[in-house]
Amino acid sequence: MKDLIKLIDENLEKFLPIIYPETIFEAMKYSLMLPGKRLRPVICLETVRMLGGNINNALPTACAIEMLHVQSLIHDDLPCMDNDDFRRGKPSNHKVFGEANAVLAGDALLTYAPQLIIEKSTELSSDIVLKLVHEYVKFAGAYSLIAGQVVDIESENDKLSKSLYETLDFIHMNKTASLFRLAIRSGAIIAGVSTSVINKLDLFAQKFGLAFQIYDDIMDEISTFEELGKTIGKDKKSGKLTYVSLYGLEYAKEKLNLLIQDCYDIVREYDSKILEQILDKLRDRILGV
Ligand code: GRG
Repeated sequence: MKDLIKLIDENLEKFLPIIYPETIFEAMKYSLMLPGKRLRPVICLETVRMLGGNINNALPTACAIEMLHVQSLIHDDLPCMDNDDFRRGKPSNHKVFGEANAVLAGDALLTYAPQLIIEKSTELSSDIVLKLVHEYVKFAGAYSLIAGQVVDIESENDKLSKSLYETLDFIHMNKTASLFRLAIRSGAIIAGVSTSVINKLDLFAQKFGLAFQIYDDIMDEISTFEELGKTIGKDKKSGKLTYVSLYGLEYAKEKLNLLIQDCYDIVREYDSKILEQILDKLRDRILGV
């Protein structure tokens, strides 16, 4: 896992040279290079490896997915969205570079990422590259990640057209599971596996995404700033719709456990110590098994 994170960090550094006008590249790089867990690119590379592909061919896509994730974090922290002053243990992008540059840094990461996939995936066929860019724009866009954020914001204003339960599932599936689906599906496409394998792993990604957001909701309640690197207890304070606020802490833990067990069942069909380690970490931190 550490080796993969190092490889991702080196490539993120390499893929984003700072040129004139330095401000935008510095703002992009600031949030990108802060110590994140790199879960999405790690999962992408590990999917390629466990399915017999070459991870070097997946580095541009894995880095692009991290760029999209960081874009969503930068924009999520803006005062007009979730309004958070800290991310990854440091002041949020807009606190350092100002709001206009933070908006632009997010826009720049969002658009540079597919450029990177197209320009640097030199060992992949144009058919595969087209599929990867399609997956990228599909999961980043209005029918996925953006939809999740819109409903998340609406839920804070009690502007709901579905039940609270359906609304929460919609938010989690789109705001969080989308990027894990993108990571796993892209890895499977690069490895060149069949549609049925892609669909099975996609199911893993959906369950993992939901589990990860429940984990994130629980951590907001039980963790510390030092551990999370962002303001904690905010969800409760702002009366936000979360798994914990809707179902309570105990049921949220139970649901997390069930989802993680489902994830183990799928992963055990493959040979992936890394995916199992990620599941172990979530389970052990919350459930103390
Ligand atoms: C695509 C234009 C466009 C906009 C995106 C702002 C937005 C719309 C979406 C926000 C989505 C968001 C912030 C979801 C939260 C997901 C989540 C649990 C993030 C934390 O992920 P970690 O813990 O973070 O993996 P690190 O820092 O470790 O990478």
